[in-house]
Amino acid sequence: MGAVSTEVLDEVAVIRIDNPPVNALSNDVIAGIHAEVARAAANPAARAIVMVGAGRTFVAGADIKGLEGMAWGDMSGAPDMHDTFELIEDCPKPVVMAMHGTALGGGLELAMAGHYRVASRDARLGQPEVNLGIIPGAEGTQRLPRLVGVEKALEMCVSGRPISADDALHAGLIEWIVDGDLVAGAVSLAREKADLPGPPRRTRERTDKLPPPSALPAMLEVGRALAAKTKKHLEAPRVVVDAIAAAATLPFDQGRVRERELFFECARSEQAKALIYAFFAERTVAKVPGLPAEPPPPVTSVAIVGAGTMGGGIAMACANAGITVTLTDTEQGFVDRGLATITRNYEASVTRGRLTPDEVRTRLDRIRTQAGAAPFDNADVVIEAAFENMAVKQEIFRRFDAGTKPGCILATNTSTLDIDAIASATSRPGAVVGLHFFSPANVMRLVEIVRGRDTAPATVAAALALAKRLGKVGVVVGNGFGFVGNRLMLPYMYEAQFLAEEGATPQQVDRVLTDFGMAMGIFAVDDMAGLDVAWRVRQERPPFAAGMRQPLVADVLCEMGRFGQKTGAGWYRYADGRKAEADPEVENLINRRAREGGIARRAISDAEILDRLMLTLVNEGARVLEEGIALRASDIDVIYLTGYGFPAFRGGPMFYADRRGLADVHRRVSELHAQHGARWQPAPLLERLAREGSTFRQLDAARAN
Ligand code: 3H9
Repeated sequence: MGAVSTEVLDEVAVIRIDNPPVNALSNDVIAGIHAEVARAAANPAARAIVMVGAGRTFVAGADIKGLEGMAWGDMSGAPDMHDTFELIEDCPKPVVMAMHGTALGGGLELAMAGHYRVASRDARLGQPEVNLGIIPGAEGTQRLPRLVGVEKALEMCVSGRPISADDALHAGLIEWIVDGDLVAGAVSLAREKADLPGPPRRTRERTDKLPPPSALPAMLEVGRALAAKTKKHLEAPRVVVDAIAAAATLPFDQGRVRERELFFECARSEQAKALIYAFFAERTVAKVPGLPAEPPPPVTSVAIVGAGTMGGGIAMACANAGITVTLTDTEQGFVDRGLATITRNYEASVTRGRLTPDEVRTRLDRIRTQAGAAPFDNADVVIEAAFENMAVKQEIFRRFDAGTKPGCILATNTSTLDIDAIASATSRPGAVVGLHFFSPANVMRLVEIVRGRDTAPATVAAALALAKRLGKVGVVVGNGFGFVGNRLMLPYMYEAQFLAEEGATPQQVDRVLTDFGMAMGIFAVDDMAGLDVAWRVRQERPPFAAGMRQPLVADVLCEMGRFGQKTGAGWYRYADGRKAEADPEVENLINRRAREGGIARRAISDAEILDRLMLTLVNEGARVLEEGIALRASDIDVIYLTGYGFPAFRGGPMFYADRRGLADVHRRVSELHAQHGARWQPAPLLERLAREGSTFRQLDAARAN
């Protein structure tokens, strides 16, 4: 049996799409749907048709593998659903689409070609194409406004956010929410509709929800403003507004041709290449060679030691995912303060309308607190989130070792310390793993899963499963200083400081970075994280070897007590708490320190700033890859996309380098090496790939095979 099959139930042909894991519409699946609809239309035993998805979902979209091929110029997998959708819509028997799980992209477009739609209560429906740098390309921009109106269609297509079944019912996208058996409900609706006289109504002929010409410009303006505000650097959200405008101004057949033109323009763009790459890169991180095939046991209970910012954030992440948490600290006061912060954060979510008071209560009920030496015997995972000090951590791990049940995962949230040294305090180093959450841990998606020398594959698998359960992206990394994220971030931060010493201002550097698409500039990030964090690291370990250039300003700012936002001043000053303002005092200080250090000041171009910052990341990334601290170049990219505010439409630092061309990157790094000395020594891997005319992407692909 192929991916699409039919069974007749109560005189209704039930067509089932079965293409695990998410029933994506590959060309074979589309051909299968076409054949089954044609058969059902001709089958005298069927008065109506129902279409459903097998397994956990309806159809989650066109096959993104085919779209990836298109983005890179291979049109062999380019989906074309027009003939099939026309066949469905022209079918004289009513076609009811029955959706559960997700109906996304091409999946929702397929559903809209049917005459009626029903959904289970937990279904999510949407056109998320803009998140892949494209627009709906199977008539979604033409049918959606005809079903829900231009304003709602704009909101859905520009934001890319799926809507709930309730919302879909309210908007007119579905006829009915089925609370019981979805197929039975859809079959009974289909039989009812088959009794109606005349052919079923075709959505493409509807105009009742389309606005009068005079109202359209204002609606489109709102759509464009939403695109500019929420997806500032992205092209597809702007383009999708034009496609929806075509729905409201042209007959369906001309509108769909316009949509197709715009779809192809987007599908071949740099942004689509990067965003589709990022989609698959994020899903590749979990594919770690050598892990056991069987899924790890589920986690129901977590104990966290350390009720500070990190411990509290991790506790919230666990509680949000339905896991029971015991949050402990040495003193009652610390525990109380931690819980108060958690409660305040949840209350803020209620104020913002993200959670209901009931939801907050349920989550808070999952968090228990305890001061002193709490028992860990119930915990499936224990997480140490204490002060960044080896002796403190080893002491906690000794308690973990003595007090946890066999099979418990012993995790540390260290961001700088050696996992092997921590593991050496236990009798079971195979169970020890780093879970490096990023602050705020209840919000940030990245978790670096740090594998020590003895960490068992089953422990890594359990950590990956836990990250997924928490809704996070777990990336397995090696046990080296700064792991991957901070290892790249520190030289990037110091390069920014060197640029400031040579004549750029912190504002100029940060503007270049945010214009490039970074969520924040690096000076603003440093101020937010606290300048004392890197200061402490510097005291343990100078950023560059003796004899190399050292940053001249950051230590002085710390000595002045300028730790960033929390002290109202750092690289910037913060007159009203959070808004960064340029500070002449800092500029004078930078000037003075540069003069004393014999650094010639000059005007620095934006292009030089961008080159030096991005290529620092790339060169260090190549080293990390070569040392095996990162498994793949795409893992480094995912770390930067999910933990460091790197713009997804550029794919990540390594993908950025690939697109620029590694020969050019290597040439420029060599130039900077000649100008600035040892810290710019080209990484051997970069040198080799440039020489071979290869890319990081090709290297990843070769290693995967
Ligand atoms: C589109 O439809 C364009 C149209 O307008 C037509 C134009 C002509 N294709 O995320 P998960 C794989 S654009 C191929 O871990 P979850 C995924 O790679 C598309 N593969 O699961 C992974 O594979 P693996 C519009 C897909 O439960 C596996 O499924 N649709 C696709 O956390 C599980 O994925 C979207 O943008 C696909 N469409 O989340 C939806 N989708 O196991 C994209 C998933 O080998 N998908 N895979 O690593 C999603 O948002 C999530 O996957 C979903 C499930 C919410 C569905």
